[in-house]
Amino acid sequence: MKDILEKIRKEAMERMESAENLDRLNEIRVAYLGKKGELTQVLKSMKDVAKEDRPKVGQMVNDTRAVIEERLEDIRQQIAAKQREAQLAAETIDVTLPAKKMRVGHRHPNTIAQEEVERVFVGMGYEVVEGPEVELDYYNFEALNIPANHPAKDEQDTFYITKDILLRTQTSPVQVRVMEKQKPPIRIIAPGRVFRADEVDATHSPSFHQIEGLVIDKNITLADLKGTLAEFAKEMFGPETKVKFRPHHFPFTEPSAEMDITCFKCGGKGCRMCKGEGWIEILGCGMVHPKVLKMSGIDPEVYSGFAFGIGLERIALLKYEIDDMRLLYENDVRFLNQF
Ligand code: 2NM
Repeated sequence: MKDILEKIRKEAMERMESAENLDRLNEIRVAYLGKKGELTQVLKSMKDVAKEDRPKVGQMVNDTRAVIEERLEDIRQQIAAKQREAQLAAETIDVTLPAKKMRVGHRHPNTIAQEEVERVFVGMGYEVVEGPEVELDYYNFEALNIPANHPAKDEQDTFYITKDILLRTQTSPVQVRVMEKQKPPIRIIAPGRVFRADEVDATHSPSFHQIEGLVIDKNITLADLKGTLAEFAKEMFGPETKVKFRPHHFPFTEPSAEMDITCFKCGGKGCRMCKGEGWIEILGCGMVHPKVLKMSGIDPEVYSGFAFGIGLERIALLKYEIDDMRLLYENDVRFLNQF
């Protein structure tokens, strides 16, 4: 019996020493100490042992069990410690690594220009209104005194969806919609995307952005137009900025003009920015045509008004000295990060 126990002890010890993880170790514990384990089997065979030898043999079995249990606990702790170490090593965080830089985006130059124009006019009491990019021919052309045979309506200039529905070529239709609904006084600006069937080049795109303004009230004159736009130019391009109006033609205004500002780079002396002119064209404007007022239900005998249109891309290109409009649409972050 002594030899059997010694053999069990030795074997158990050897197997425990070579156990590579806690699961294996537990299997070994079950194999020796479990209900059907080898030591338990020995205890069950006590009935074959002589009665007087039983206490002694029992003691030997218990001793063997105790030795195995003790060693088992030692090895369990060793393996657990090793596993914890491996886990800690795997989860090491290098606190000296430089932190990841927070990359915050920012506004597109077009958006900056738009919000700047909005800021100036909202400061003068204007309301910002928006409208649909897909418009009725009526609002885009007819109501703006652009008749059916007008060259601006050419298929080469405009994207038609049907005969009567098109992509708006300006944001003026938004203003017509306001004139139809709202009794004067009206003081609004309409920013938004517009479309023309243009080839892409450094100064043209089939889709660009505009901001148009409209004021209608009693006794609005050309002096109001000039004063307002001169003030806008100062706010937008600096307090020294002067303006000049050149006669022009738009079907929806009479009289009409284009407004130039003194070059904000050279102050009017002439430089590369203004191509030696000293002046830079900035917007179109005019007194709203009586026919336009009448078509929208406003009595031109009682009310008058002025309107203007600014190309946002043009402002962004000038302000940031960008020489190619296409750069505004490529969304290359190396370009955008500069503004
Ligand atoms: C421009 C130039 C001149 C304009 C006219 C109107 C409306 F709706 F009152 F008829 N809105 N915007 C206008 C006038 C637009 O863009 C260069």
